[in-house]
This record gives sequence, structure tokens and C-alpha cells, in this order.
Amino acid sequence: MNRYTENLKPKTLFYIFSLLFLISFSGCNGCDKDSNPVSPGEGNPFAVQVISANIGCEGINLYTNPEAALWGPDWNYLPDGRYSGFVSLGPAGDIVIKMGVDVVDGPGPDIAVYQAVSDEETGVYVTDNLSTPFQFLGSERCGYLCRFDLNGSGFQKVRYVMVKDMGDSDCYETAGADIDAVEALNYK
Ligand SMILES: [Ca+2]
Repeated sequence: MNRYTENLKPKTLFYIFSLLFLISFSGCNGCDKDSNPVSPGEGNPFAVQVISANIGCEGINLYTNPEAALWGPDWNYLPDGRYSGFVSLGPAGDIVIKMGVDVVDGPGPDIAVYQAVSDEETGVYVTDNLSTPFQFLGSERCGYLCRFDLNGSGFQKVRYVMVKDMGDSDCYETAGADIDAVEALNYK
């Protein structure tokens, strides 16, 4: 019996140490987050937070979740013929989102808006903080992608973007600009 226990010992110890090793790893998962008060998405070049949303055509519009405009472009077809991954603003609807980085005026366009279905007139406004009024950067018929330049806005950097449908369409399932993502092209 003693001999049997002796033989088992190294193996048992191995298992115990393996277990402790794994526990120490899983225990540290998120340690950095706990000790660092950085907000989620900080440093990400896409929109990371919805500040406000004014979505039109309630009850008819099928894509009313403003969070679908966050993070990278990901819109897709669903098996039932519907879509996923964007928010349809509805006529004159808008969302205000916070970027994960400070967008700066670099060479060429500085902000990209990814639009999903058809090509809708999409306007972009920006500000560096929510107590300073938004400045209009421009409006374009956005196909898959349209881009806007901070140059001339008066801002050296911005953190908040308002994306607004500039059309006057009727209400339907994907009414208004269909916003999949907003990306900082020049940032720090
Ligand atoms: Ca620029």
C-alpha cells in the first residue's frame, strides 16, 4: 500500500502543480483591466460607444439597434433574407458615437463611414467634447464607404462623431442611411 502511494506521488504532484498553474493564469485574466481605469475600446480606431441615437421609422424599420454601428465593419446577410450588423437611421435620423481614439487632421480624409444597403445621403458632424457644438464636415451619397476630412472644421482633434441621414425617404425596412461602422483614418 505504501509503495503504491509512493509511486503515485510524483504524478499527483504534477497534477496539483498543473492545476495551480492554470488557476494562476485564469486568476490573472482581467488583472490589467481591474487595475487600469481605461474605458472599453480606448485605442480602437473605430466607434466604441453610443452617446445618443435618434432612429426613425419605429415599427417599420427593422434595424434600430445603434450599437450595430460600433467596432469594425461586419454587416452581413442572414439566412432569412434579412441583414445583420448595421443600424438604419431612418429619414433625418442620427447617432452620436464616441471614437476609441482622437481623430486628427492628417493627410487626406480622416473619418470613414461604412454604409451597408444601397447608397444613402449621409452627413457627418464632429466635436472634441460634448459641450462644444458639432461642426459639419460634409454630406455624401455613401455606397459601401464614404470619407470625410477634418480640414477646415476648426478642430485639431475630435472624439465624437454624429452621423445623420440627410435624405427624406419614406419609411421601409432599411430606411435612411445604414451605418455599419465609423473609422478613424488619421488618429493618435
Ligand atoms: Ca485630413
